[in-house]
Amino acid sequence: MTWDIFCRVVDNFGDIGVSWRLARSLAVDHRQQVRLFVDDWDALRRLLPMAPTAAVPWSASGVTVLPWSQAECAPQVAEVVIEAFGCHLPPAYLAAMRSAAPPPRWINLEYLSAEDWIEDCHGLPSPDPATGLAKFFFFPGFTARTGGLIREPQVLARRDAAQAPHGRTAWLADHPMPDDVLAARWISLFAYDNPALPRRLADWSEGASPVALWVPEGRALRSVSAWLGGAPLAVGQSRRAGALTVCALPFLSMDEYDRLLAVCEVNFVRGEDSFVRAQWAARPFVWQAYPQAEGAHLVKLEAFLARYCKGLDSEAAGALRRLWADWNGAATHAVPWADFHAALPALERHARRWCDRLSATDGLVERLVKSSEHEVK
Ligand code: TRH
Repeated sequence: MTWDIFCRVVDNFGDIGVSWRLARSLAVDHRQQVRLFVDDWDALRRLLPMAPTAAVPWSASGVTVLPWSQAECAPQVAEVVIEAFGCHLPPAYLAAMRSAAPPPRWINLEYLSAEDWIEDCHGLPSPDPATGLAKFFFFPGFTARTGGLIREPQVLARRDAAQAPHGRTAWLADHPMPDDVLAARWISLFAYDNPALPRRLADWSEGASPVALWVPEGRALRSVSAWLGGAPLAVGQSRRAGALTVCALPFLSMDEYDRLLAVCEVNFVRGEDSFVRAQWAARPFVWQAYPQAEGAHLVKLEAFLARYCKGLDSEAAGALRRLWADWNGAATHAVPWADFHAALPALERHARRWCDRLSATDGLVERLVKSSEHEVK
């Protein structure tokens, strides 16, 4: 089938990250013909630095990436059209969809949520008032009655390879840091600005056991660097504060970021895509939900925790819930690292079980292809 995916970048990397991951998997893993229209070429280049500097049609991994303007005059319409996150298709493209026979299958890819109501809305059509065409809602989620999660066929094997005994030595060969970090507890950090960060850094630096904190370039690295004091920490450098060694990484390629999540013992992730990737890494993680007005993100946080904590012993679940509340600005009092630290063995076993359970069903791309094949043919 032919697919057109439309992505407008609101902010950060999640919109383009999810859209690219979907496009790539459709093309590489399912041999579909895919075009990805993007409105923000700079954001695309941040994630895919090999893209040309000028916004011109470009192909990678079997996907044709096009600037948004290419869909604004006399566009050819694909058999399946994906509007990522309700981004509003260009009027000329909508007009072409209306006159296409048969009309394309039009799918609105929604944001991920663990809330129950998405099961009732996933897959439902809604008539578009302007064109009269049906637009289908596709909700990523954690259960069989949702759209699932993007999981490329090779992701778990690549994780296992990264977690093999030589995995960390191999990582250090590619990202050189002082040798003694090998013996530390490895933690990765990707976060929005977070008032709880100084508390965590103080815990690790004052702790009894060494911690290596791996931080890709961006907001979190700037915050950690400010906390350390002195000259800003540059990519490739490390700096020590008590038991804590901060290791500054470049902004990694998506596959290398997956590898970082796999080699660390705890991952701090955020938003949507890194949150899912941490679950494939099958290691304990701490999620910072994308902050939304009126605490809407806390509802999403609780919905996920309610699912995730099932089957976890009450002590470990309590430690996880307290730390996540603190990390998301919802704790009533300061939360020490020690409880979470003590729960790590139980959390590690649980993370593996959770990953195994999620990966026993079709991923999002498989569900999307199967449902679209059924409708288009
Ligand atoms: O960047 P984000 O905060 O994106 C957010 C969310 O998607 C949110 O739901 C949405 O509303 C908002 O954007 C507009 O976090 P997220 O979703 O984890 O996306 C980050 C992407 O960046 C993800 O694909 C992983 C990738 N990444 C790398 O490729 N290399 C890196 O070094 C790092 C740290 C991330």
